[in-house]
Amino acid sequence: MSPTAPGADTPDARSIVGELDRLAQGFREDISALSTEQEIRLAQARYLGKKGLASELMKTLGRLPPADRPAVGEAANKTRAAIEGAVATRLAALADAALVGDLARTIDVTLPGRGRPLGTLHPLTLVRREIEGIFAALGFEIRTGPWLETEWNNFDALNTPADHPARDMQDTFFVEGDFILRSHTSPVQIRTMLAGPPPVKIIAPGNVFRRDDDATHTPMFPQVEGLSVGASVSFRDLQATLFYFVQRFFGAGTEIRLRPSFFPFTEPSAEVDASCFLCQAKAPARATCRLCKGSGWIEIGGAGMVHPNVFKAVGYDKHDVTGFAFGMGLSRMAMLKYGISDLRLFYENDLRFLQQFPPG
Ligand code: 2NL
Repeated sequence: MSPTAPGADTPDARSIVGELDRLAQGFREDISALSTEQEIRLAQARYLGKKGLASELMKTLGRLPPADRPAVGEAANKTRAAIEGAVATRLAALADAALVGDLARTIDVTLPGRGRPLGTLHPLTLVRREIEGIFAALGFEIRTGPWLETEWNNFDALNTPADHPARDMQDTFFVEGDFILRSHTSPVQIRTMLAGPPPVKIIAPGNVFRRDDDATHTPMFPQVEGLSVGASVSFRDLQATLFYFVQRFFGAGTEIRLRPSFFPFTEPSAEVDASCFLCQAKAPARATCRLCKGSGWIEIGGAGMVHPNVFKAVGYDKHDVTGFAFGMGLSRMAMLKYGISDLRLFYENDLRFLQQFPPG
C-alpha cells in the first residue's frame, strides 16, 4: 500500500487539524472550572505533555503525505500556543482575584498588638535585691556560698560548741558524709575571713535550713547576714549601719532600738527592733496598730560584736581587729514590707499572689 493511498488507518490532514482545534477548545473548558495553579498545571501536562493528547495526535504526522505536513505542523503550534496562552490568562486571573481578596480585608492598624504576659519577681527576690542595694551603698560586698557545709564552718568556727542545743539532730539537717545543710549564712563570712586578711565588709544573702515546719517556720528560709571587720569597727558603727538600713528600707523617720540578747558568736549581742512604720509608733494610732500590737516596735533581726573566739578560729588577731555582725530573715522583711500575713504564700507559687508584685 502506498503511503498516500486512502484507507481506514490512514490519517488525513484536515481531520487532524480539526482534532487539534477541538483540543484547544476542550482545554479552555477544562480549566475554567479549576481554581489552583497545581490543578491547571496538571491539566496542561495532560494536553501538552510527552504522553499528552496533542503528542498522541502528532504521532500520526509521519504517515501524512509530505505536502500536508506543514499545515498540520502549523495547526499543532497554534494549539500549543492557545493552550499556553489559556494557562497564562487563567493564572493571572487567579492572582488578581487573590490580590483583590487581600486588599478587601480591612486591617485596623491602630489596634494594639497582642500582649505578652510579663513575669513578676518573687517578693523574696525583690526584698533581697533591695537589701543588697542598701548595704552596697555603704560599701558592703555581696558574697554567697554553698548550702552543704562542714560542721566546723557552720558551728565550731562560730564559737558554738559540740554540746550546744543548736547543733542537735533535732535542729540541723545532717547529710551523708561529713556535711550538714547550713543553718545560717555565717559560714560564708567564715570562708571569707579564712580566705584573706581584714578588712572584710560583706553581706551574705542565701537560703538556710532548719528542722522546723509549722505555721510560722519552713524547713528552708532565706536570710541575709552582714559582717564588718577592721582595725576599729565599733558598736556605734553597728548602730549607724542598722539605722541607715531601716531609714531606707522602712522610710525616713524610722528609729532603731537594740535590746540585750545572746548569740554564741557575738559579745555583746542584741535583738534589733525598728520603730513601727505603720503607726509611726505614735498615739493614738499605736494603741490599735495591727503590726506592732501597740508596742511601737517591730523586731527585724539580731546583731552584735564578733566574739574573740570567732577571730581566733579564722586566724585573725583579736588585738588587731574588731567587728560587728547582724542577721535578718528575708521572709519577715517581705511580710512587713508588703503586708503579707501568711508565710505559706511564699512557697505555693499561686499566680494570683505572685502577679501582685512588680516585674524587675
Ligand atoms: C538573727 C541573728 C545574727 C550574726 C548573725 C555572725 C556571723 C559571724 C560572726 C558573728 Cl561570721 N556573727 N552573724 C551575728 C548576730 C546575729 O543573726 O536573728 N538572724 C536571723
